[in-house]
Amino acid sequence: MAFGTAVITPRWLYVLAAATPSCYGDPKLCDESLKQLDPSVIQAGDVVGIGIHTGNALRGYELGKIARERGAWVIYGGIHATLFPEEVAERGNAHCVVKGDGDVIWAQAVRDCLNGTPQPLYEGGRIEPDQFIPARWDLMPKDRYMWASVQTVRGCAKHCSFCSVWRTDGQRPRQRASDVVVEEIVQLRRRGFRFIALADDNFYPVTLTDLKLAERQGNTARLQQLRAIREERFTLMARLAELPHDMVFFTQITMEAAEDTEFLDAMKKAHIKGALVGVEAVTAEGLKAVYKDFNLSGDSLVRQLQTFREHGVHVLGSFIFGLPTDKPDTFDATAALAQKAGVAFAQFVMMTPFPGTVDFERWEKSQQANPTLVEGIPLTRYWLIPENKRPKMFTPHPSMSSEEIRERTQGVWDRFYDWSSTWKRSSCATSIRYRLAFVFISKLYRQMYAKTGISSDSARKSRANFMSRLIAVPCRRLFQAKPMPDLELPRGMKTERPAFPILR
Ligand code: B12
Ligand code: SF4
Repeated sequence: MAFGTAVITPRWLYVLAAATPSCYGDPKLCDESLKQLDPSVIQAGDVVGIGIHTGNALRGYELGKIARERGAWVIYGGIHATLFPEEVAERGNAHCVVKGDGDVIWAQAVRDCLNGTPQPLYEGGRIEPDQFIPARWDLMPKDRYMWASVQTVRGCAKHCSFCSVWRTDGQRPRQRASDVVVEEIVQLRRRGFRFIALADDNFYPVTLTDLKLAERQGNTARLQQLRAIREERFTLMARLAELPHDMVFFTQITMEAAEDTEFLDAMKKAHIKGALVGVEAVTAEGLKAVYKDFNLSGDSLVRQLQTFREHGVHVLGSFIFGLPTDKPDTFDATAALAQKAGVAFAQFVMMTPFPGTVDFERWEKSQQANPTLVEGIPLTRYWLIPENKRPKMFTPHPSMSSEEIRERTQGVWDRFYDWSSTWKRSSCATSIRYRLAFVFISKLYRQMYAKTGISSDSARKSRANFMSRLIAVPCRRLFQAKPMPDLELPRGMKTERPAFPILR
């Protein structure tokens, strides 16, 4: 469902727009989270690029069919296309599928299509950070998004079992130079964006433990490399600190950052006011089950989460329910821990085996001998099952039914976001205006999640849709700021590249 306002800009769309050779003119962009595509805009001979992740792959295939029927060239990309190029080619009416990063390869695929020589598969690979293309924000529709998104680093050194990032984006952090990141942010602030999501997998790519280990091993080359990455992070944060004080950044980070208070203090100065921290599980067994035993559990976990807040970084705690180690009392224990640790926001997601993950592979293997089918489609291809027939959980739990897990998860959301708890948490805001904004955002966040996956009951879903629509517009206004067209780059950054690269 789209209602003309979205939370975060889909960055890939604006990056690919910038990667489109200028000789073909400005591309027309369509973000279906704002408004459904009007097929009549597609003309025969056009090139249509469709970006898909697993959750919207089926809709992507519908769009591919529409575009191809209208005589366009159809190119797919995005994480799902990277993981399942054959499926995309077969089901999506594709002329071409791009695997990996699109920044560089997109121009070639477009050119080949327009010359009538498309190749079925293009390997975009993992490009180096100096090849990442800054987005074309000049093509963004006005007054539609609450947050813009800028990526500073791609990849993550960890290897959590439920996450595909370390496998698709790699374990080596590919970190952009701070200059190009800040230039993009300044352009966004000039346009009136003061809330920016740093769309990184892990904003803290080098931990103190990594440094100590390299030191202990006497690995000078690695130590130098790690120090350079860390130094660049501090340079970036120092530059962000020089931007207007009304700016607010939000990112994703591992819990280990709590041990590095110098880093947290730099984040605070840089206006990075919040971070999603993957807590996942509150018990040691749960953490082991998802290969995340670098996280702490119990009271030490509470302490670590509190450290973020004490250093001015508010936490959006992310918790997973439905792990094999979960028991009925895990739900209450998690809700209590989230309250005790003082996290500002929380999300409670149900275990989903996303393709490309260790969990997915394990599950696929277990299904090989006797696959479960829904409408003739193997459950391990759940994204191809029409949404109204799709189960809410895919992997059986050893002791609880899917319905029990769903209901208990819903209960934790309800408890965490009830009026009194939300109002209490809003005391972290510095004025009554911000306090109200905090309550609004909490409610919007909760409503948006209520309609994704967790709620199977359609009355509840349509109520959630109605509430999201109602809250979204005032929320977006709260996020807007007066444009600052004359905003200068921070000191020490003299040269400014064109707002977007001109490719021919
Ligand atoms: C920021 C982010 C978000 C943000 C913003 C999303 C948005 N509107 O853009 C928020 C927090 C809202 C979010 C939400 C979710 N996210 Co998210 N998110 C990310 C994150 C960290 C970065 C995405 C990003 O902006 N990257 C920067 C751009 C430039 O890179 P890119 O998108 O990969 O695009 C490049 C290539 O893929 C390719 N490409 C992409 N599209 C196309 C199209 C064409 C035609 C071509 C040629 C190339 C191409 O070229 C691009 C440039 O190189 C990724 C992790 C990751 N590393 O991708 C997860 C990720 C995409 N998210 C993921 C998930 C699961 C979700 C949620 C379902 C979580 C949840 N439980 O609710 C929701 C779904 C929301 C939705 N309906 O879209 C998964 C997807 C897994 C999968 N197999 O689909 C990822 C990979 C993280 C993970 N842990 O595995 N997410
Ligand atoms: S969940 Fe977070 S820490 Fe784990 S591999 Fe993915 S991005 Fe890295």
